[in-house]
Amino acid sequence: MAKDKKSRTPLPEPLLIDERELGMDASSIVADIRRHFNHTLGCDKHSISAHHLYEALVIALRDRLMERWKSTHYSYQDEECKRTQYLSLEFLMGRSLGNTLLNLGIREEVEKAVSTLGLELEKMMEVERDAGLGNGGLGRLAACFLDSCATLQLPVMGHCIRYEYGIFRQEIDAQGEQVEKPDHWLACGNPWELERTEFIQRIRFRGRVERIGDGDKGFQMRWVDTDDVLAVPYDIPIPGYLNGTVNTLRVWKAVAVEEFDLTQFNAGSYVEAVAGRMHAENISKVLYPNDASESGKELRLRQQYFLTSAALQDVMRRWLRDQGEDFSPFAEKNCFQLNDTHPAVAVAELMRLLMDRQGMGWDQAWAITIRCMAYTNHTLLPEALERWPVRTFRELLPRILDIIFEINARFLSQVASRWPGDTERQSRMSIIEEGMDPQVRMAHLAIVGSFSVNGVAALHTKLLKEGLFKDFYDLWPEKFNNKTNGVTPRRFLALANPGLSELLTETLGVGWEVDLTKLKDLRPKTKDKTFVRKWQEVKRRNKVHLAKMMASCCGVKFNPDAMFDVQVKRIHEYKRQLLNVLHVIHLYDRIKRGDTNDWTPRCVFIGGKAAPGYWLAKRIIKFINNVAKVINEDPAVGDRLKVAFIPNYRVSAMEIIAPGTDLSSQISTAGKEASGTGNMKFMMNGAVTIGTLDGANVEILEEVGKENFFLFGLTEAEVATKRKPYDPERIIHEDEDLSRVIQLIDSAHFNQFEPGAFDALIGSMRSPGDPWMTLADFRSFIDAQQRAAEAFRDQDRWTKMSIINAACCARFSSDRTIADYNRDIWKLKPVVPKLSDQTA
Ligand code: 26Q
Repeated sequence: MAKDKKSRTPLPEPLLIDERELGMDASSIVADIRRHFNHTLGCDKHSISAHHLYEALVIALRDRLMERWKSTHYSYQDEECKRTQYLSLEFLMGRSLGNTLLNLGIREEVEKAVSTLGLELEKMMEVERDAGLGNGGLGRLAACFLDSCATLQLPVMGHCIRYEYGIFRQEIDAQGEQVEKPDHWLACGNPWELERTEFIQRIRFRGRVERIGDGDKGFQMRWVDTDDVLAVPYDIPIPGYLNGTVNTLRVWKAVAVEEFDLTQFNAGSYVEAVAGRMHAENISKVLYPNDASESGKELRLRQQYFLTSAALQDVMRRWLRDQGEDFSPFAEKNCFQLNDTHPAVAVAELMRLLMDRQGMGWDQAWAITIRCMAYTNHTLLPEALERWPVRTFRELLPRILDIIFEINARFLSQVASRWPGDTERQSRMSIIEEGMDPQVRMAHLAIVGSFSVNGVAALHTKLLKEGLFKDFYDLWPEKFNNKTNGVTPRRFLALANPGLSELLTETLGVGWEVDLTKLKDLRPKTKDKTFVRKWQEVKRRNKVHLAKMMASCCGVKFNPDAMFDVQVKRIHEYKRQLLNVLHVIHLYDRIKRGDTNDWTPRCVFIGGKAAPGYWLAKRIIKFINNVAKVINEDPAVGDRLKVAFIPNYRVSAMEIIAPGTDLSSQISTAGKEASGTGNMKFMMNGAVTIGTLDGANVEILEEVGKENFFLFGLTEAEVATKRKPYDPERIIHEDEDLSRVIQLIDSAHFNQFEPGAFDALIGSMRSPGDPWMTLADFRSFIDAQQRAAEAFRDQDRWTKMSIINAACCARFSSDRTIADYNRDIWKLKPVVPKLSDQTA
């Protein structure tokens, strides 16, 4: 037992219940849904809101999670195990109902219960809003990681901001342009969360730093006259797959401190005092909708510090309660995984808490900090590395800036002694970028303050070591490691694709959901005619489902026997949705000129959100919509080609899209996409990839082999050398197909009454300075698409490729990824929760 453990006052016995009383059978569930509908929610015969029925069901399920949640929590406490906190400004959770039913193994009973009540489970699941607390890949990765940590029974807690507005809802207006609508996802409440006012933390901002005392450890610093904000935690349960573990995602809401600002209040400025509350509460108002850093917005830095400080203080509170004042074993018991640099201020905040709160000296505090922090990088684009003006830091977080300066001074003297006289290297590596407006380089702070730095795919990590972070790799090669991303097969296969899941269980037996290596046994099945036919039937049903969704959102009919060619991801120049459109226009041109022998009918779907301030990305969306309209309305095209933009792409949409996809487009400029994770979701569902040698595509290709992947494009090394000189005009001139495509766009074929609408897009591709080298990959892409079209015409050959893709996906399960994080970085022991009887 720990020393100095503070004892807690026992609760009166009669209050506690043995929650094992709650049955998992349909009739107990029916009783609880009725009770919650009538009593908890106070509904009656006039309440016909689908939301209330959904809510009653969720509360009935939450009750059933509660017992497991508590015993997981008690087991972690009893074992005094090491824990990891996953700090992320984003967790893109999507919907929880289906996932909870799956992970608790009570889908069938709940289906029965719900139909007894004359309701339909599918419809109730549709009521749930996506929890859109993230932009894209990075946020969804965090969500997949939580699922895997709970499934592997690892003591990991997620921390995020409880944004009142998640990622915006995307509408497409009559002109084909993106319109952003606020996502007020909490409007009807969130029945999954539990408010935990007993764990509120106080977060400081602004004020000034005072020097106090001259103790034997030197003087101490005090941060005074601060503007404080309260951080109120809400806990969301994260159930593991059929294993009794329930972990926690803790989301923090900003609330003004109770008292009004007294000076203003007394001066009679009541309204100003209330407005002050609003300013504080803005911190958790809205998720920033850009997925590449756009520095300089003070509110974003306030969000970052708010989350980080709340999470760290929360851990400190628990430490003091359970272990007392002795922090010497702190680093053996705690790890903080930083999801990109967004929470990197944690390095300085932990130093502050250890020194200013616990009275530790610098060296002791640093020794602890550097043993706790681990940093994951998610980008190779130098322009996306986060930087904050020193002046913003000085205003907002003066004590934190002092600490960063001190970290930097000590770090630079280390660099100077390793490379004496190399001042250039010192300024390259410095945490502070000097200049007219000095900046804090958050990646440098994260690297200097962490014991582990990882990339998210093999190629990405290699490029980090050789390029972006080479200086740091030279200094600390042992810190760098790769952790190739993964996705959870529970949500993206078992839940999203019930047809395929049933076939997998029938063929492989149970257990593949937690061990995707079992899918290897599908390989020999490519020769089994009955199996191949079943596989085709499942895919076709999923395509019908996807076609239905598409018809309802864009009014176009799609033929489920055509090849479904899909690209869904954030809209970005480097992801090259434009290259995709060039191919579409090329197919259209072929149809128009009658080059349609041995044609493979195709439906091209493109979806994704553009950052509201990224003008060119929004233009790309309009371009796709304009091209789609011309092609879909041209009677000469008919069923040979259909094109559609998928509006409001989000997690719940992917659950329908991936199962119904034949061809997965992963076509970024080599060396630009850190990993990609959509590529993995498609592969698991038996889609074949057309892709460049970028991010995790490289590893997908390694697993499936060249025969089962449509590879094209320049390699990263070729991109680097071909760049100078790069002559797109010559490429156009020398490629007749490309000339015709460019000619069509130039002639305003897709913008007849909107002169010049796409000049900027064409201009960017024709520029010798085009960093994404779109035209350089045109020919190779068209050829690869032609190979894909030919392969698709031989349905047996295609099905074999599809099966092999699914068979080879084990490496891309987030269970594998998390097992690797745990083996190399966290070193946590799995904990099997003991079912505790509270009343015993
Ligand atoms: C930073 C500062 C201010 C405002 C916003 C941001 C910000 C927010 C989100 C910067 C970046 C992001 C998101 C990045 C992201 O999603 N990266 C993707 O991460 C995936 C998971 O590792 C990879 O698979 C993708 O390759 C990578 O693009």
